[in-house]
Amino acid sequence: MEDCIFCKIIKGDLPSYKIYEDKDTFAFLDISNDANGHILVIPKIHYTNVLDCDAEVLASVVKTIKKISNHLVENCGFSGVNILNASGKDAEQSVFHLHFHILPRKEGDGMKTFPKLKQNEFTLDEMCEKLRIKE
Ligand code: DGP
Repeated sequence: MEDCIFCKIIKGDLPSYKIYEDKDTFAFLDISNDANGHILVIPKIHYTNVLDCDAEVLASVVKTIKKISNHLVENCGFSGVNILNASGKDAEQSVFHLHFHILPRKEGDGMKTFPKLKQNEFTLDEMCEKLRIKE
């Protein structure tokens, strides 16, 4: 897609710190240079987010996430990862090419990646009735 920063990175029209690449996916350091190695994993085909992404392409992205996550833990001194995705403006997505964030973690790193959210006004029974996929 012409105006997309991440498509430009894949094409090599913009520089990036590449961590991994295969036929379908590309992974590179997030420009924020935070979290002691914040990595973004993207599909080479442009999709906006999880909502419009082809399921097989999404599966290839997940495969790359797993490969990198295992590498971080087995070879780079980390003991866990957080994997984050924003799909949609109201979900705080800011770049509209599907991407997953990998945040490498280790004991005592002091990072808090799960915010404390306000209590839901509905009970679990009510929420389940609202959200369950009915066959
Ligand atoms: P999100 O808010 O989930 O859409 O995350 C977008 C991320 O993309 C954000 O953490 C910063 C990163 N980012 C934005 N522009 C660039 C860029 O030009 N290069 C790289 N490497 N990362 C970028």
